[in-house]
Amino acid sequence: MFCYQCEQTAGCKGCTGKMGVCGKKEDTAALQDKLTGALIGLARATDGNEHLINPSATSVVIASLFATLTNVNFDNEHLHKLFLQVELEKQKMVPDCFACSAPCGKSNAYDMNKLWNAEEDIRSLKSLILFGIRGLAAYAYHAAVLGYHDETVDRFFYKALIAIGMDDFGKDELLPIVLEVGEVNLKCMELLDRANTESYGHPAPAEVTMTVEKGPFIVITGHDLYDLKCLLEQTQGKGINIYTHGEMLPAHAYPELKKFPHLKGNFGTAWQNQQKEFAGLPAPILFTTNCLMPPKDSYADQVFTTEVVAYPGMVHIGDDKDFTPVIEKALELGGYAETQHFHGINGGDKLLTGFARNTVLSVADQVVQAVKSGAIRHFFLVGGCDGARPGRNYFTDFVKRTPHDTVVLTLACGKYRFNDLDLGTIGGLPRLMDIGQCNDAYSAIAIAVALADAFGCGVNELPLSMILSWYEQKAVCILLTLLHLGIKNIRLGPTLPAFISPNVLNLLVEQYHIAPITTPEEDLKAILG
Ligand code: SF4
Ligand code: SF3
Repeated sequence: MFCYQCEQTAGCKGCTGKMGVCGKKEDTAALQDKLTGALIGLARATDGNEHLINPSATSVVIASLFATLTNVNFDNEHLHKLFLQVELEKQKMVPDCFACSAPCGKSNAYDMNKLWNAEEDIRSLKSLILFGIRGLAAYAYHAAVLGYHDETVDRFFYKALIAIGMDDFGKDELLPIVLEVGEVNLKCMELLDRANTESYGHPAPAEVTMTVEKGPFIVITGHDLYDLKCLLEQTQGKGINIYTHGEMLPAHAYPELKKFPHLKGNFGTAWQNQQKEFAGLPAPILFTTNCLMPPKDSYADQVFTTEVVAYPGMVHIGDDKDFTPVIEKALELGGYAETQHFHGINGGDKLLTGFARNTVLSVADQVVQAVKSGAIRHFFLVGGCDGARPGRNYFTDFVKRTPHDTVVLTLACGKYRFNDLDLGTIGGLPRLMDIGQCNDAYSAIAIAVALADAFGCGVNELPLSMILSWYEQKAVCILLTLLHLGIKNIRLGPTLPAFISPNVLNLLVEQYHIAPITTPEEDLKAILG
């Protein structure tokens, strides 16, 4: 196998051999490559015939790309079914090709080994496109679940897939498409923001407890708010409490979800601690998206998956969203006999969330005044994914060291490194504000753009620094969106992606001044002077 799409890739170079660091097996990696190659074939069938693009094919494209994202789908059967669906869509799209006695091969599947063995810069640019659209697919998928679609976004998947399969594309052809991933992702994230806020209301600040009450409960993790809503409805009045985990935490801020009194609090910390935290849990866990780690035997029969998440042997909840097996498991396990008080990794016992664009911009005048008066010296956006690498302590240390006259905005699951810290307040506002999931990156961008407008400057001129942590492919498309917006001086960690070749890195450094993180002391000194 060869896979180097995520931050924890072996030796910071690539996973090879029988199994990846994430637990993805060789045959699963091969199937994911086969699925991706088939998607390229499907996309090629539409090349020059864009009218062939249709909603049914697009939804298969989006689900298939999402299924190849890190820590989403480990189930060969599920992946093979997606492959068959892709082939079926192609057959429906170009039936004549299948009946042709002398096929021209235009819509043939692509051999992904050609990509993995391509010249290093071409491989790097095509990888940025592929991993970027895998992230984009996750966001498009969530929006589509709520009935929101965008034709530009949908069509772009085909364009990007065709580009990956073009053997004669060089840097000049590929680089603009890399940046286009960022542009289209911005559109998609705006769509998802609209889908979420129109469906569940605008997030409002919420204090979330880490205490788990006695009695049966269900832990729900991942990013899909619709699954949570269905689960809340189906557990209503059944004496079962619901606790969020990981990226589901910001759900507590949405009025339409918060209104359910049995949505009680948050269990556990970031995804990479799940094997430890789920062992001995007297409750089932429902995975709606990444990040799923191979379940330990001790709790494997308590893991349920839905949507594109799957793991061999785990019960999968289908499109009918009938959560009965999860509910029955919760009643069977019964929960804790006594209320349990849990803590975050720094010892805190509550978490604040819900500082999305509507909330922050409602106090924009107050914020602008505080900056003008010198009460707020600087903003830091410390956001992105968490992961297991020890160097990620940087993000905890960085936040702990930020001076009292600075504000820390955060989003995505990397915040579990510091979201239980009490950093105090500035002018009535908390110094640490959680914007939401990685899916809410649009909110962070909207806040930055609105502040720049208020100050009459560009985002790069704001007293704002971005310290980003990456792990999987959604972080790739968000990073490309920030580059598309012309945002400079991003600090990225804990390591740089293995798929960025030295030449591509030089380009990013020259044009965007991207820098790897160093130490919290040095980076703070460089930023604040
Ligand atoms: Fe390795 Fe990451 Fe690929 Fe898993 S997703 S096989 S850890 S590079
Ligand atoms: Fe996290 Fe997996 Fe990326 Fe949504 S849940 S940010 S890593």
